[in-house]
Amino acid sequence: MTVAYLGLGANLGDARQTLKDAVVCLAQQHAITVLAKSSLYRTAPIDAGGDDYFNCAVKIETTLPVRHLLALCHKIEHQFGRERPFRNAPRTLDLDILLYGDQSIDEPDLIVPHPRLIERAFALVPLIEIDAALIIPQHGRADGLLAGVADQRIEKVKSTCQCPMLNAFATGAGTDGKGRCE
Ligand code: A4P
Ligand code: MG
Repeated sequence: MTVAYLGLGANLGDARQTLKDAVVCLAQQHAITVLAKSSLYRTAPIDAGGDDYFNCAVKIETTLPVRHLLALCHKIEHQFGRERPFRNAPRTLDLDILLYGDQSIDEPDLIVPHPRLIERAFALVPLIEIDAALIIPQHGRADGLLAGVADQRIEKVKSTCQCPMLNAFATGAGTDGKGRCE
């Protein structure tokens, strides 16, 4: 079992609903248990155009080797209608592996910790909401990096979801992380 953190982002279609549905989809995977979910955040596009993004992060426990986890992320992105017309194009769903255990991986198609994690408020802030004392391999405490991204607009979205199963992911209470959100 490995504890990993995934970053979710979207700025096409009903982005807020997509992120909620994507978390449920992750939780329904046999090889994944969702341990915690951050709030949703509305964020200014960074190095990208288009509408504001919605972002969040999840902490998971998984039996999947990291490459299988990446393949699963791509499969779920595809299921949610992801297209890649150009780099940093607006997207229905982006699923990035931010951290995978304490591993550092540097291969052509997989870099962990995610290479731009430390310079982006939309990744750091949700992670720190989940784990205030989170350590990023090679960089130290995540909260020590916040000052460097303080100029990036990010605001927490007030939750309107009444679904106890989905909200319970935030605390792990009352769910085994496998429930369906109707
Ligand atoms: N890849 C390498 N390492 C990883 C990893 N740790 N996790 C490779 C996931 N994928 C990884 O990704 C391109 C390639 O990166 C994949 O083939 C994979 O093998 P992609 O999902 O096709 O494209 P992408 O998401 O546009 O690329 P990338 O590099 O993840 O982009 P970024 O840096 O995540 O930027 N602004 C706001 N406010 N919110 C956002 O969510 N997102 C981006 C995308 C730009 N600006 C944004 C946001
Ligand atoms: Mg991506």
